[in-house]
Amino acid sequence: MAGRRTNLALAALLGIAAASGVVAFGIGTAWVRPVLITHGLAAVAIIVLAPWKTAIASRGLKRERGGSPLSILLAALVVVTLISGIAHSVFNVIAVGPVTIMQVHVTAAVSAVIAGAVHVWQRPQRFRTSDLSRRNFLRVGALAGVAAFGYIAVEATTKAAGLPGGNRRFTGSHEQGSFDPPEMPVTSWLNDTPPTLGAAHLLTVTSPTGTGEMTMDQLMAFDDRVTATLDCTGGWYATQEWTGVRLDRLIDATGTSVRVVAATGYERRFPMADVGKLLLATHVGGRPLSVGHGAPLRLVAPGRRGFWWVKWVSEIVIDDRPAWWQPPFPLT
Ligand code: HEM
Ligand SMILES: Nc1nc2c(c(=O)[nH]1)N[C@H]1C(S)=C(S)[C@@H](COP(=O)(O)O)O[C@H]1N2
Ligand SMILES: [Mo]
Repeated sequence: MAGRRTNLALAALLGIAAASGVVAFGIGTAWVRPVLITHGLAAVAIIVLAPWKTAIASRGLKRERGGSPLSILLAALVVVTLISGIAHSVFNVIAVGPVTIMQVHVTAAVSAVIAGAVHVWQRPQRFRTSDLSRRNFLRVGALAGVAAFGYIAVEATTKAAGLPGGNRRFTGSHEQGSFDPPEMPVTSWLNDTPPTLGAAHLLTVTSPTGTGEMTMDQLMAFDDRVTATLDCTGGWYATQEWTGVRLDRLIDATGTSVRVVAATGYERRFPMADVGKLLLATHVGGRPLSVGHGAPLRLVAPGRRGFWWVKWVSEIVIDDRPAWWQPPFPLT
């Protein structure tokens, strides 16, 4: 029956969209590109199947066998996810009222995955080995082809019409305030509020061989520079020239990983092999950091998404835990 096939395809597409979205969130290097293209293709394929699903759904709603409110909620969540995704990617809509469009997108998507799991559990669709027929492979191929056509059409129209989405980075982010730090947004991962740390701020360095402290004057004696792009999962990026001290200059102990800890408690752990690329910045664009951007000391982590760029750094800790010994995304 055609309904069963459509339902199975939609369940798979929702899973593919969610998985590729989460992966895209975690990655700041160019190989995220194919992941995001997969994300867009899955989204277009969901839209392509919408007419079939509407027919299945209206049949089901007439039968009223329970669970309908949840099914309608699921449909609404998917619609909100699709609209917010396109609003961000194509039109660079930044916020609706107090929430950012990416917060809407991710919250609706995660809720849709949960509602979708319950929905599938209430209405299991058996997968049969006969589904692996040549004819069904052709159907999947046709769906992929139509989705690719739709995706390319959206991208081409976006570029031709000069819409903001024509210039987005390989992460999908839009440029905001490059080489102009005051124009760069001030962002927190969740709810960190900027602490005011005076000139007397100290950096504590802890390793298996002991603990030391460094004053801001000592740190500012260095003049390491890097031009790097801060790319927030909120959907914007900015390239700046950062000045400060490379992390490897402050580390004379051996260990497996380094924790970079903020005065607020926010922290990320990095592999020891990365310390030559990480910079503790005191200045951006030749001027001292503002409090919002992490004064007096913030991490610059080239090639990593914004949530790794710990602001208001007060402590670095070297130890032997593996670098993956932390939640994949910050919890505070
Ligand atoms: C589960 C169902 C999901 C659907 C149906 C969906 C749908 C979409 C759509 C339609 C777009 C615009 C695509 C384009 O124009 O190229 C988009 C963009 C995006 N979505 Fe999702 N999404 C889902 C889940 C997620 C999740 C869970 C995350 C992150 C945790 C995420 C992160 C992103 C990002 C970063 C973009 C921007 C990509 C770009 O600009 O090309 N999505 N999404
Ligand atoms: N201490 C601390 N550092 C943090 C965050 C935070 O919430 N707390 N947010 C991170 C996120 S998600 C981003 S995108 C960047 C934003 O840096 P900006 O405010 O200078 O633009 O800081 C990162 N560093
Ligand atoms: Mo961010």
